[in-house]
Amino acid sequence: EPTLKERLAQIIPAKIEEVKQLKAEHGDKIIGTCTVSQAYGGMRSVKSLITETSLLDPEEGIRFRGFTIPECQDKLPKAKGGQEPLPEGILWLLLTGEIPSEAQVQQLSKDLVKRAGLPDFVVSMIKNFPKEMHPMSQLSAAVLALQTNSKFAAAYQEGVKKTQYWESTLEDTLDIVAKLPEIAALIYRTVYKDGKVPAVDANLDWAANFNRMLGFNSHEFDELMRLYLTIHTDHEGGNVSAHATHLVGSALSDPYYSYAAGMCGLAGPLHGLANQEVLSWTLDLQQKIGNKEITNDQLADLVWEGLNAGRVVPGFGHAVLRKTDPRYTCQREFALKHLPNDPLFKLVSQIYDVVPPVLTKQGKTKNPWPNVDAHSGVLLQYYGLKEHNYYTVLFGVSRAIGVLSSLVWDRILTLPIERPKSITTESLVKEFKAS
Ligand code: FAM
Repeated sequence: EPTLKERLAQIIPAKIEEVKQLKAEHGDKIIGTCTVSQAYGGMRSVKSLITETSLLDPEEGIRFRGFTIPECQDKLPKAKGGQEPLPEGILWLLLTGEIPSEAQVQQLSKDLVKRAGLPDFVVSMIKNFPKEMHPMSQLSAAVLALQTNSKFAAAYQEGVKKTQYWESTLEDTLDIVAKLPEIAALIYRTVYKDGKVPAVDANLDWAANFNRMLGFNSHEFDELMRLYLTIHTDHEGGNVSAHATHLVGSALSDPYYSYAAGMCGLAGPLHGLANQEVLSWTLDLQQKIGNKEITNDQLADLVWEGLNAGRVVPGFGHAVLRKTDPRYTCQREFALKHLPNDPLFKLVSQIYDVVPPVLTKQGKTKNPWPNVDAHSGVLLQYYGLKEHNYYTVLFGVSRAIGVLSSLVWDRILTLPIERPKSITTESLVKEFKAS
């Protein structure tokens, strides 16, 4: 069985040829336009970005290299005795476009174990962060400190050929993915527990190792963590964390700089931070309700209170999706299977009944349905990971798999520095006055 790097090397020539052909035959074809409103409106649905790893359909949701979440759950290799996909499998899929064999996933798990481990100065740096420093700031800072390890940066200094950029980018990608569980666990254990993190276990898969390092040792939580870390990997290229990673990497900043930039974007409340906002919002609701049954109308009144105070309902809406996020649905199915009677899950289900009609009535959002963040926290709470100020770090550990796989493909296709043309309001006013 070829290793991941060997398989990629076999796939690359045909892919490069396909892009060459496409540009030769259709290079001058228009694929999208941009209106004044779109320029001021965050470039919604402006097609101008190439991202090979996944594609998001507004109605159907995400396809990872063409596969839906249920298809990934069905086809990707699982842990012994497990039902959920191993994140190592989606790393292989996003990089190669192929579903890996059990043996290939096991080999990748072993390779990640070999690449684990942190320099002492990074460990002591994390241990010295103030406890009130946000876990996402700690994550980005730790990754930037690790940049001293970058094999791409070293290769570039030595004058590596452009056609080989992808190799050291892949090395850095695998190193970062391998080291993130320990970085993330060290942040968690230092801020919330005793600061101790067990060494990586060569007999465990990536997600189970991450759970042991966090201090959790439950087969069911391992299964949730495998699902969680699989579904949060990628969501095509235009979301803030994917786009920021791609943009910074286009200047040939190495994967450490690029991923750290992406994580600074993920820390935004309208993006990844929403997953912790949802939990504090839901727990507030539970507080207000006084942990007893509440009618849908009473719940709707509480939702209106937030909206009328000018706050968004976290976990609902999406810039592209126009239906319930399939990443919500698969988490809901996991909850129905494993924790159907959990009170917080019941409240989340009731919120799913109540919020979309309220948002529809308010008439502002283009998508009243829940996104991935509306369901992730209730599962983590159930298994004992209750510190919701930490949740976006889990999102970030998973997102590394998607944004760095995509960065490898940016280098494979030798994409140039990304530099769209900006314009001023003054230039627009002048242009339209003249016309
Ligand atoms: N609650 C209240 N208002 C909302 C809303 C929500 N959940 N979602 C959108 N709106 C408002 C939005 O603020 C805007 O109002 P203004 O004109 O006053 O600015 C209006 O509806 C039109 O917005 P849109 O076009 O429907 O959404 P956008 O494409 O501008 O923004 C989101 C998309 C995700 C930023 C937006 O839906 C939102 O703020 N959701 C709540 C935060 C959240 O859950 N983010 C996580 C998204 C998730 F996919 C992720 O990245 N992890």
